[in-house]
Amino acid sequence: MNHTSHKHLSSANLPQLAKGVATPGYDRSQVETGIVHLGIGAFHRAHQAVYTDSVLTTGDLRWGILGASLRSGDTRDALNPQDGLYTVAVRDGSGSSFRIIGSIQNVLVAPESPETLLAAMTDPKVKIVSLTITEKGYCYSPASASLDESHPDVTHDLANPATPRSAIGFIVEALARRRKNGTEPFTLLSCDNLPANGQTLKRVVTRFAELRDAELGAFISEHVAFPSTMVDRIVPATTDDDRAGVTDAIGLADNWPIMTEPFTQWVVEDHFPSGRPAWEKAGVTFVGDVDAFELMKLRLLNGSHSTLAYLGYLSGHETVSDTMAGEGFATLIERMMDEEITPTLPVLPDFDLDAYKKQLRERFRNPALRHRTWQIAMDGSQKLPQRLLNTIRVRLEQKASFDLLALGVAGWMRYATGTDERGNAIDVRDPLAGEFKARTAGKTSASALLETYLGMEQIFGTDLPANTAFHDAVGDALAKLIGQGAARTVAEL
Ligand code: NAI
Ligand code: CS2
Repeated sequence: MNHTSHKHLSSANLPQLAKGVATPGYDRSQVETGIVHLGIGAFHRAHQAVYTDSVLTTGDLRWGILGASLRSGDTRDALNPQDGLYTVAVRDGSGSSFRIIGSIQNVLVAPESPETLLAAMTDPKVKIVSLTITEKGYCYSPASASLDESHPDVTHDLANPATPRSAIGFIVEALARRRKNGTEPFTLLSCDNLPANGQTLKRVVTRFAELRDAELGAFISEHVAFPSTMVDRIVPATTDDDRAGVTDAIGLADNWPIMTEPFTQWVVEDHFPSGRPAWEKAGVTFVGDVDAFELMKLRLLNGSHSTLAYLGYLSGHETVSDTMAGEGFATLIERMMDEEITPTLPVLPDFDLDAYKKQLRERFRNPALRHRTWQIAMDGSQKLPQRLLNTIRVRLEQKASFDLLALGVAGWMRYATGTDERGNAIDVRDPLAGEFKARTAGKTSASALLETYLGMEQIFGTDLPANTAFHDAVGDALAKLIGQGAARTVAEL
């Protein structure tokens, strides 16, 4: 993986780092594993692992992280040869800073050895199992947020409990073993962009456990903690140019540095019966109920992000910052935030919402982060409900306008056809991509496409397709996109 003449990032080579690069301020050889993280992707490494690295620096060495991929070996192949070390490169218009993170001790690849991961999750010293497995990793129906019992991973894991494939399967088997051994359960900490992510995780885990063994399901429901969290830091996928740039900047070759922004926020319900790192010392906010923070973030940031992704991609913009510079887009997002999303949010006392929204739009404009519209467009079927559809449901209850939100939904429909405005194929990544293709084959009119998508109950439920105002608003927007394209439609707003 080392494509440069530089020596490799490793514990032994840390003294050869360029000046000004921050390094772990603790003895990594003394760190114990207290956390297992499922889904060892870019976001975890820019967010939770950084907060935990800061706690380790305070001297509490119980909280090392064992990372696990339930899919591929790419992160393991990148990090383990460099002793789990990696660079977090924080970038914005004023420049870059670099910090080597040491909180991840090792990375496992679950499909290679499910037993190794299960043994780690059963270790009494592991007090927290956290997750960033993407929305689709929860094996749930997006509209109902309940377990999809027909999901192939669910049916496999119910039949093969000792060799699971899904995060849920691993979690339930590990909890069953801990219960049998008389070991207290770990706390489950979802760090994915889901509504009420802790409750959603509890719902799918408990249901899966019940299907295995009613008593186990009852035990988990009563004795296992699932605090919800609001997580926020923009973390684009790392490119080869990023790798080369970071390697040159720090003076050692890093197989997989992480690129992110200065802004970071983590709001967590403080419910950890088996203990937790003192994350508050690293700037984490602990609350009794995270709902208001989560709705604000999922609707204002992520709803805007998905709207920019679909309409931006269709307009020919590669990144979010490029899209924000496109004619009419900044106004679209400001109006959507102010006129249609803000009235659906609970009021957070003593919180400057206007400043928060202004900061969001500045974050979207960050010229140093190349956050691709194509990346954000992924898994739209899993994201639309919490980002746009639930907001529209509130606007319908308020008997208020939602034309801009409807345009975001129509943008997704147009994108999901898999053909762009120049007739080129779109690489649509989505668990339901095959179903989109099959259902929309040969359909080109707005009305035909609208009916086809609204027929997908797992995304739109049954209420929205039956609602005339929703049907007409999305249909009108989709007709404009098909008739005159996304760029002109946005510019004319
Ligand atoms: P990534 O692509 O770097 O990592 C995704 C991780 O999820 C990988 O480890 C992958 O193996 C795992 N995964 C994918 N499908 C899975 C499945 N079906 N079962 C189990 N594991 C699965 O993506 P990244 O950037 O780390 O984002 C992951 C999640 O983190 C997002 O889906 C979102 O929920 C949350 N997040 C991401 C932010 C970002 O800006 N990237 C910011 C805030 C939250
Ligand atoms: C993005 C999010 O890829 C996406 O869906 O909208 O990952 C976004 O970058 C984060 O939620 C920001 O906190």
